[in-house]
Amino acid sequence: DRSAQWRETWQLRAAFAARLSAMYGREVPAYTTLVEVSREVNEDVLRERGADAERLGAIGRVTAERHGAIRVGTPAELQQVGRVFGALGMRPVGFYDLREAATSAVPVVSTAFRPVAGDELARNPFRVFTSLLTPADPRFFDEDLRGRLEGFLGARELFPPELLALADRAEAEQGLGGGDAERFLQLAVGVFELSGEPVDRAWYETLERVSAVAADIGGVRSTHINHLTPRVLDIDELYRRMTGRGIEMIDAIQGPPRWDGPDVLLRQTSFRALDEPRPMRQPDGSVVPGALRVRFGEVEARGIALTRRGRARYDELLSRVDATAAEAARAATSVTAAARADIARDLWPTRFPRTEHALAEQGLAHFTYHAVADRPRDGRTPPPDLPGLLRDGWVRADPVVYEDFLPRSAAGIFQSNLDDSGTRESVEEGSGAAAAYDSDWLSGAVGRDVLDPFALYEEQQSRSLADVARALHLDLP
Ligand code: OOG
Ligand code: NI
Repeated sequence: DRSAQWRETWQLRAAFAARLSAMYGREVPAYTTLVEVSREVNEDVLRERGADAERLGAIGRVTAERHGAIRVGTPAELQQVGRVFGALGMRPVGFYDLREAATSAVPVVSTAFRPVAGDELARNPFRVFTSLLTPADPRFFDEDLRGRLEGFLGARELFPPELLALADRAEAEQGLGGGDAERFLQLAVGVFELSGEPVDRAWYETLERVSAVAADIGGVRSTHINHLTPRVLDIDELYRRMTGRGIEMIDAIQGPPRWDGPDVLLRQTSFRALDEPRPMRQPDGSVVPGALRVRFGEVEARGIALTRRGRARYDELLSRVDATAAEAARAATSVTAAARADIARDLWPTRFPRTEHALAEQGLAHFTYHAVADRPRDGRTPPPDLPGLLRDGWVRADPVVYEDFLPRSAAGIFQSNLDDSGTRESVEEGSGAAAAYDSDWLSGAVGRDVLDPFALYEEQQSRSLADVARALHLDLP
């Protein structure tokens, strides 16, 4: 019954994110430090920049904003993940192939579950980067290992049936009553806790020789959240403060450089978690204390969503930074992360304009457009084109925040938190099943359409333009 105890989809999502955060803070104390420092930085930025600090999201949203990451082994498991997140109003968006990264190939393909509608994102934008192991990729697994791995994965149960039944009901009814909501949240958070069950050392190490990520996914009978990422308004300042507290960060901030133009897409950085005690089962059956390093901390700053055109420029800039850094490395012994950041900062203005206005005008980034209600009446009629409407103050453009991930940054985050990169054999292009994992395949695996992020941003922008046209009685192209 829809009594006062009823929890709507977004309330379930917000409660789940908050409980996951509390759980992760208990399990990984450095995460709590990260959240504290992020909050301090956000308060300082808000004080210094005022309303401008909230241009890409109200402070309430930003403070509560998190993304998590999980990894599963089979399409059946992924489909169950889809049901649990479906109950929370989160849909699979984007396809990321982490197997292709030049320096840091990982045997997974990924998507991100997140809310899609603007009002849902504003209420709570919780998202989870979700990776699926690719045992059929012969570059990582031979036939024998693939068979053993699929046998192991097929025999485990990650999601209890009671959880899945509650999830299905929550999705169908768009919420749950008090007692059911409580039970659902408890079970859902429980799935992502680190298990205390002994790890079969020989099996774990067999997979670890291929890839630490393969071992993390397929070496144990459970799953876990492997990081939970707060959002910060000044990631360079956050990086300095964390380093100042003695937490060793990876050597770079991934994504676009800091520069004096608008923040676009996503900038991320991370630190390695410490060893965590895990009981190990030895080949003779005895259980001894052991330790694994599988979880870490990450933080991110979000910028404006780019159009396909803007994104092409971003990808091109990354290649140019690579090429310039490679050239510099030929002259010196190596190129530090700081030198690479300088290269990026110098190159950025060659392809990106320094104002939001120019980003919009050149069709490089997404904005929503709004008729200005209190424009002074000066007897004029609105001009029939968007640039004119913006220039004369009839219409305001608000940047659309980037809600997704970046494959190259993700590969960097995976890699920087692995002990070693394992063995990946190079096989000739076009051979084997490697090519079969694509976005359509993933939609089939999850049993839900994997949505195209660009299409979502475009829709949001066009809807806002249609509203403007209606409000001003115009026929906008
Ligand atoms: C996911 C790594 C990717 C991000 O923020 O790009 C990611 C993982 O380690 O499972 O979370
Ligand atoms: Ni992440």
